[in-house]
Amino acid sequence: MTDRHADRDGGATRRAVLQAFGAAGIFAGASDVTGAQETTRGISVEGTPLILGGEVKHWFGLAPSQIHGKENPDLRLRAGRTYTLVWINIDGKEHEFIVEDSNGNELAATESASAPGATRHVTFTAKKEMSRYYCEYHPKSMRGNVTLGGGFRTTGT
Ligand SMILES: [Cu+2]
Repeated sequence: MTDRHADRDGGATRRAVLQAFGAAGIFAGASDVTGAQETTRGISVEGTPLILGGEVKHWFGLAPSQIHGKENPDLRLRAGRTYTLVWINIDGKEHEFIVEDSNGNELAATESASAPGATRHVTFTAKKEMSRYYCEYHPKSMRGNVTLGGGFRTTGT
């Protein structure tokens, strides 16, 4: 995982995301990821949503700020807390987000999407068994770790 390309790629990705969310009309507060109330408009979300960009070379972290600009970011969650993960299709290839345990059992997943700008989301309760996440279609390049512990700091409880 490197941040070296993050600044150059991040701008375009962020613009694409904001355009897509704006077009979909579901995510009016996407630019304010620290404000749970603002970010949850239109989607039933408890706490700060996790937002990734999906492209063949990696999952690209968009929110919260701790993962912004990171490739295949570590998702730090707190067991028992409910999260909504949103991802947006960046490159028009088919992707699908899946969380699994260390034995490869699927614990949460979104639907797949292949249209550029399409978004998918899944709401799940974090479990200590959660170990990794990956893309159904690009499991070698699009994968990262899920770490159960203190979780990301949010403006919620
Ligand atoms: Cu993929």
